[in-house]
Amino acid sequence: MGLIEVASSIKSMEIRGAGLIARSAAEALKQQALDYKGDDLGELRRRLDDGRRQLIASRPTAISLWNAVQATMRGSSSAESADELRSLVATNADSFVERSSKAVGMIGRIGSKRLRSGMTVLTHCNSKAALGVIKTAHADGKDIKVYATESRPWRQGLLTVKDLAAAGVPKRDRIEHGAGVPTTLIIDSAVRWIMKEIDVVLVGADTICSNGALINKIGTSQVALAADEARVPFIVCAETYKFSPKTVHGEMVEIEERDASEIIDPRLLPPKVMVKNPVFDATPAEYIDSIVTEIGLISPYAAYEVIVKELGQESIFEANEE
Ligand code: RUB
Repeated sequence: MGLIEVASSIKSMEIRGAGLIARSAAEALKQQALDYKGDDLGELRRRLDDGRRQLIASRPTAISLWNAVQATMRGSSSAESADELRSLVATNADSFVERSSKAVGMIGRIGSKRLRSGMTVLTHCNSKAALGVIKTAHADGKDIKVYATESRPWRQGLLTVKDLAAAGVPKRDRIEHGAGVPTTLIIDSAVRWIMKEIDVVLVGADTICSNGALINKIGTSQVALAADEARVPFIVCAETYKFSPKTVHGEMVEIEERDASEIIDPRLLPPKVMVKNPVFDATPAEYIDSIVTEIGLISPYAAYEVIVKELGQESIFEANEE
C-alpha cells in the first residue's frame, strides 16, 4: 500500500486504533523513502515532507500518529545524500514498529497482574493495548469475564467481542461463538447499570495529555464517571508514544468530529434537525486509577515525566516548532 492509500485508509478508518495508525504511518513513510530510487536529496526530502503532512492530517486526535511520524523522520535534516536519508527513515520506521509492538506485549504482561481469577472487566471501544491485558490474563489461566460496549456509531465493540471470543482458541477450532474469553456485548447506555458487576475498567488511549487527562473514544469519560461513582478502578492501557509533547506547550487536543451520516441517514431527519458526531472525549486525571505503559504502571500525574524521559526534550522542542 502506498502512502496516499495509507493516509486515506486512516481517514476512512479502514486502518484504525491509535497504535495501528502509528505503525502504519511509520511504515508508509519508509515505503515512500524506498519508492524513490533517484539520488536527488532535495526531491526525496520534498516527497517525505509531503507524505508526513498527509499522514498527520489524516486523523487529528491521536498523538500516536504525530509521535510515529516524528520518530521516523528524526535526524533526517542532517542526512547528506538521498541514500543516507532513505536508510535513516527505513531504520527509524523499523525501530518504531518494533518498539511499538513490543510495548503492547509488555503492557499485556504488566496489566494482567492487576487481574485475578473471578474478576469481571469492562472495556470500551476496541483497544489492542487493553485487550492485550485481558488476553494475557486469560492465557495465564485466569478466569476473567468481560463486558464490552458496542461503541456507537462505528460499533468497534463488535471487533472486541470477536477478538476476545477467539483468544487462545486454535484457529481451526474457532467457531462463531468461540470458547475464548467469556464476553458480553452491551449498548453504551447500559454502562452505569452494569457497573455494579464490574471489578475493573480497562480502556486504551488516543492521547494522554501532560496533565494526565485521557483522550479516548467518545463515551470513555461517561464510563469513568460511572466507575468513579461505583468505586471501580479505571485503568488506562497506553504505550508511551500515546503521551503528547504538544500538550506541554498548552496546546489543546483537537477532538475529531466525523460525518453525521455515520450516525443516521440525514434524509431520515425532519428539516432543520442537526446531528453532531464527536468521536473522542476527555477524561480528567482524577478519574484515572493508573496507566499501564511498557515502562510500568504509573499514576496519570506522572504524564509530564513520561513525556520528558521517554519521548525526550527533542520531541517537546519539535512540538513547539509545528
Ligand atoms: C479507537 C480508540 C482506542 C484507542 C486505543 O478509536 O479509541 O481506544 O485508539 O487503541 P477509533 P489501541 O476506532 O476511532 O480509531 O490500544 O489499539 O492503540
